[in-house]
Amino acid sequence: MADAGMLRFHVPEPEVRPGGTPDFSDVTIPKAGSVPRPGIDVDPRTIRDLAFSIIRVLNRSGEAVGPWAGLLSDDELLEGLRHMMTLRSFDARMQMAQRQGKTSFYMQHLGEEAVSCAFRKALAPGDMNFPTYRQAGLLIADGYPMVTMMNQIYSNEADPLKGRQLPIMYSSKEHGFFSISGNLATQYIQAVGWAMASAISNDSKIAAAWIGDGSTAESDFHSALVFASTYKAPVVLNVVNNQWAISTFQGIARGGSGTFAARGLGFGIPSLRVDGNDYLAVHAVAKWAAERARNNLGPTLVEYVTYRVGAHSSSDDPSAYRPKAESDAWPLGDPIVRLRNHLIQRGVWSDERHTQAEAEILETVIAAQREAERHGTLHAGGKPSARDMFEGVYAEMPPHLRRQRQQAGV
Ligand SMILES: Cc1ncc(C[n+]2csc(CCOP(=O)(O)OP(=O)(O)O)c2C)c(N)n1
Ligand SMILES: [Mg+2]
Repeated sequence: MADAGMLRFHVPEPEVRPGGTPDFSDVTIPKAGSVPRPGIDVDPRTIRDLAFSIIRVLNRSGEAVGPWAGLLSDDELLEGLRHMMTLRSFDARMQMAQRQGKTSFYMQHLGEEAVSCAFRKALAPGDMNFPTYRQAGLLIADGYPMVTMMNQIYSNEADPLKGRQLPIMYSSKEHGFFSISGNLATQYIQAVGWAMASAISNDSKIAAAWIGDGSTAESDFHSALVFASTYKAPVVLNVVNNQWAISTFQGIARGGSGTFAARGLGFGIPSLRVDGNDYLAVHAVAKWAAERARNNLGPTLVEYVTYRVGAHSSSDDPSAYRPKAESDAWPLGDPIVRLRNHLIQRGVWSDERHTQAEAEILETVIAAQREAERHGTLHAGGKPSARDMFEGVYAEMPPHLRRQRQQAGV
């Protein structure tokens, strides 16, 4: 029907607001094992429907099924479970430390642990992530010391970044974790540029770009896709769709494209959606994308469908913009519970061992916290020197900074 006349401005609205009943009936969940696994050299035009489906391995009974299953051994899966449990425990302690005034700020990963923990295991040494603040699992799963992370969070005398970065904005070249930029979506252009440089210099290392659903609305996301597709940059383009960008629901940044993965199709980039709460599926898809990059087949865009169970940050209160029980209604479940059930089903884990592991992990996290607190917290103990402000930027300090440092007497 024609509807000419007075124009109406369209603003997408979430289905439910606080006080309403959570409703995810519009999220279509394909059966585990039902999405095919193409060869890595597939013609992108033939797999466009993968941008509208969800690759899943773990079914409702905890079995691993279908063509994306079978890549990980029992030991690797047990290790993955431990990484996710460690990240969850670390988050809980640091969130509490923020409430106790030991740090000014914290951001949790609750519900999204599988994404960064499983992805890390698909990379090789030397590969480089350009992460946002919600991928600390990349460090945990690569064995980066928790105490060093805590020193950074506390901005204490042992903080490797010397108090210059917001808490949780880690950096470790050795662990393939590029310094986090608070300016979201910059990760995309930087990762694509780094990947192009790796190809130009005939190196073998690949890059991984990270972005949240909301931040895909930034122009950096789109310009990075142009460069990645034109130059077939060896990069994995990760979009973590956790349904929310602080108080803005994902429908705003997604607009009319149907899914975030579909954004890649206009660039001719193979684009897949994966169950972000399924450790096995995340790992299998990440591995597929990394192999494409490593074999000069170019970029892959991966949308992880997940849910941010916790608040956006320690400064946020989600009850102001979404129903309280919305996370319970999320149809893809909890990543730790799902991997635990799978391992029990495989006969290599049990509820008792799980409870015991939880206690052991908590003890390890508390021990790391004690050690970090010996070096100081936000308002107590050792701090980086004011002199550090002047170091590490210029190879040769310009005269005006030298003067300022003298004036400050440091
Ligand atoms: C360029 C830019 N714009 C705005 C902000 C403020 N900001 C910080 S987090 C955030 C929400 C991001 O949401 P999303 O991309 O979905 O990531 P999530 O927090 O859900 O992981 C915003 C708007 C920012 N850091 N950078
Ligand atoms: Mg988000």
